[in-house]
Order: sequence, then C-alpha cells, then structure tokens
Amino acid sequence: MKVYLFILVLIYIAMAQEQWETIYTSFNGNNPNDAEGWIVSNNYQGNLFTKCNGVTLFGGYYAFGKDAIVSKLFKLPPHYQLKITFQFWKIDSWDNESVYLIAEDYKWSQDYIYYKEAYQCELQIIEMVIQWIAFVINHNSESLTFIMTTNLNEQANLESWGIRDFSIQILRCPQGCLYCQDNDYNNCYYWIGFLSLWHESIEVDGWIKNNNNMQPTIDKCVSFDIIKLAPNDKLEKIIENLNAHYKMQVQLQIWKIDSWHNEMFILEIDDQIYNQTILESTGIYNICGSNGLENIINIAITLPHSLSKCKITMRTNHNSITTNAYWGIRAFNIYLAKCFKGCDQCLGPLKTECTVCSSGWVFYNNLSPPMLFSQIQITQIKDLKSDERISMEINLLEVDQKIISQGNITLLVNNNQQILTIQVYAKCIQNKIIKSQFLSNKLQDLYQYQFQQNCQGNFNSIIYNVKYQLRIISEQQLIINTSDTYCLIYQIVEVDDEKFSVKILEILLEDV
Ligand SMILES: [Ca+2]
Ligand SMILES: [Ca+2]
Ligand SMILES: [Ca+2]
Repeated sequence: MKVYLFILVLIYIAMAQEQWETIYTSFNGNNPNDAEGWIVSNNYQGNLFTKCNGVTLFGGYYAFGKDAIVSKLFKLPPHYQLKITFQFWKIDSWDNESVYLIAEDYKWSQDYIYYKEAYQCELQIIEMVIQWIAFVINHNSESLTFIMTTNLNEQANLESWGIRDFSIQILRCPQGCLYCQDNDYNNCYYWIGFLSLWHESIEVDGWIKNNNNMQPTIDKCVSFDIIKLAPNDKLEKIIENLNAHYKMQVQLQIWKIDSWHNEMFILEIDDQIYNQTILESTGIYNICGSNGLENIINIAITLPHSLSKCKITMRTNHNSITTNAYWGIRAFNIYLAKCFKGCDQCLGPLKTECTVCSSGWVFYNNLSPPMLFSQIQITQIKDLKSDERISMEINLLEVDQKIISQGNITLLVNNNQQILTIQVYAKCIQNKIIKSQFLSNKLQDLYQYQFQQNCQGNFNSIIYNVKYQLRIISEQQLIINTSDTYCLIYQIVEVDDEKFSVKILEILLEDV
C-alpha cells in the first residue's frame, strides 16, 4: 500500500511540473481597462469595443477594419513555452481576405470569405465566423511582441474583426532558474542574467555603429522600439566585467524590414561567427517601413565561454539590388552559466569543476590552498646570532612580521603583494635530522614536497625560504604552531561558508 501511494505522489509531481500557468487574461467581460497596454491604430472612428450577439468584443463591427493594427508588448517571468488562446471574430463581407497574427517568429494567418450566417451586431444583422485560436510556441525571452492585423480593403462598417477571451499561459522555469529551455532544474540553475537590453526601450550606451562613434538610430515598427540599421551596417560593443562563467547564451531579435535579396545577418562573438541568417524578400505582412514584407527572427546561441569580456558584433552584407530595406534589433540578452560560488574559473557549475578559486577558497574535493607555494630555497648556515633566536623563528618577509614566541598563535596577514615569503630559521642540533614538507597545488592536483637535511659540521641553522603565491591580494589568516622541535603553519580557507585549516608548511626536528 505504501509503495502504491508513493507512485501516485510521483505521478502527481510530474504532472504538476507541466502545468500551464495563466499569466494574462483580457477581453472576457466588458471591462474597458482590458485594453490597457494594447496599442491600436487605424481603428474606425477611434472605436475600441463593440457589442455583438450580446458580448463585448475588442474591436469588431465599426471598430477594426481596413489598416487596423493592434499590438502589445508582454513582459514575462522565466518560462520555456507559452500558449496564446483567444476567440477570433471575422465579421461581415470579407472577400477572400486574411487575418495575420505575428507573435515574433510564430505567424498565423487565415483567409475568410462571406458566409450567410447572421448575428446581431450593434442593431445590425451581420454575417460572422467565430473561431477559437490557440497556439503553443517555444519561447524563453523575457518579453513577447504580439501583433494582429488584416489585409481588408474596406472600412469597418463593411468588413471588420474583433477578439475576446484572450489569454497567455506559460510553462514556468523550475523554481530557482532565471532562464531555462526545459523544466529540468539541473539544466538551468546555473544561468544568471548578465545583460538585458532593448525589450521596452532602447539604450545604446557603448554600442558603436560602423567603427566610429556614431550612435545607432532608434525607430519603431508597429508599436515596438528597435535599433534601426541599414544593409552593410555594423553594430558592435565590448562587454566587460562578466561574472566567472563557463558558458554563455546570447539572444536577440532581428526585424527584417522590407525587401532584402538573400543578404546575410551575421552575429559574431569574439570575432567568431556564431549565427548567419538569410534575409529574404518574403515575409508575413507589411507592418512598417515601405511596401516590402516584414519578418521577425529570434536568434539564440549557446557557446562555451569563460573570458571576463566579450565582443559582440552584428552586421549584414548588402546586395546592390536591395534598396529601401533595413534591419532592426531588439530584445538582446546575455545569460552566463556561472561558476560555483567562490570560484574564478571553472569547467562547469559544480564545486568539483572549479579550476581557479577566489581568494580564501579551496577546491572542495582536493583542498587546495589559495596560497600556492611557488619557490623554495633551503640553506644550511653557521648562524652567528643563533643564541639570540628561539628554535624556530619565523619571518614573513613582505609584511615584515616576525614570530619570536613559541606556541599556537593565529595571525592575520595583510599583504599588498602577490607573494608572501615565509622564512623559517630552524636551529639544527648534531645527530638530529630536519624533515620538512610543503603543500603546493598545480590546478586540481595537490603535491607535497618533502625535504630532509642532516645537521652536520659547523652548521647550526637551516633557513627555509618558501615563496607562496597569492591568487588575489586580500587578508590571509594563518595559524602558526611552534616548539623547539616543530614548526607548523596552517592557512584558514573557506568552503561553503565552512572554515578549514590547511597545512601549508611543516618542519620537524627528529632524532636520527
Ligand atoms: Ca467586402
Ligand atoms: Ca474587401
Ligand atoms: Ca514594409
């Protein structure tokens, strides 16, 4: 029985993950506020709502006819699919004319003719077709542009259209994901949104057009702001200060405006071509510019990338027969697949995939101190000042700190250089042997270097000069433990907010 219940719960969770969530509804009653955010142009006599067969339509008879175009920009939470549903009302004497719906690169159109099925609209008996439209698209941008229009050629008292019961539903990204392509948390938790541009308005700071300081022009297509560029134009920016990452996603939307002749849009990242899209003369409908048809193309590129800056170049070539056409850009995003917290370079999102730690951090599996031992010098000397020293005297050269007492002490070292040299004067006694070990790190592998010296002849001291390389200059915390016969130095490092002490130096005086 218990097993049975467990299976039921699992099925329930799997189904719940795929559930559509409604994030926008409009035009299902007669609330005039429902038109908020909708941009309508060329509506007959400025009419927005009409009543037909007892229900209120957005548009309709005497409202949306010849040249009427409606559009809206939707801001969306992180999602990977969306579904748009609405009821379309085709009204009156359409003469094999079409309605067009453009939801970015999703396009729908349908032709209608005049039928003899009558409803009452605004005191008139009028023929109409009522149809449910629903479509699902793969979409993960934070905004959606939605456009509806027709190619009707008579005014809205003779042929018209309207919509009602409009809704947008999404399949939301797993909780904790800011960007995703499916509902698997493991595929998305590491993405961070680094840059989001040109969704609602256009800012062109730092973007350079055609290698000079010319700022690109801002234009509108329907109600949407775009950066307007001509054939052969180039738009470029070096984007700096990227967070530590190993993968990058670049998204943008190209608006092909009017008739091109198979020129190529090219997206380059760090001077490498990542996308080539052919700009054709064809399109869905004439919505802006001159008579040529428009087309909207969403581009999304994922690439391995770990440098702290990237150069984005967008350009097209130009076929001399193309005149009076241009291209627009909007909805530009950069997402970065981030390294694990505290990691400066990585091969993947996991702690174990970190290749360079930030200061104070270590690799989770192979505790590697951020202070890397880089050079060691061991000298036997006859120290004339030997009597003035304790058995193990420590000097931290760059910070000019000297430890001349024995026992266990914690030391904060503020160094402004990338080297810290730990110098240990170890007193050497006849018939004793000095053993030493130092911890070093080469990428992910730890090495222990061991040395052994016999105390002989006139030599009464051994000086260890150990140079450590600091990855990032910051305060280091050391624990130093000395006695007559040993010197131990540990560095305090943090993993996952937990502190570890890592032994970086050990000198032992032992009997032969
Ligand atoms: Ca007609
Ligand atoms: Ca007509
Ligand atoms: Ca056009």
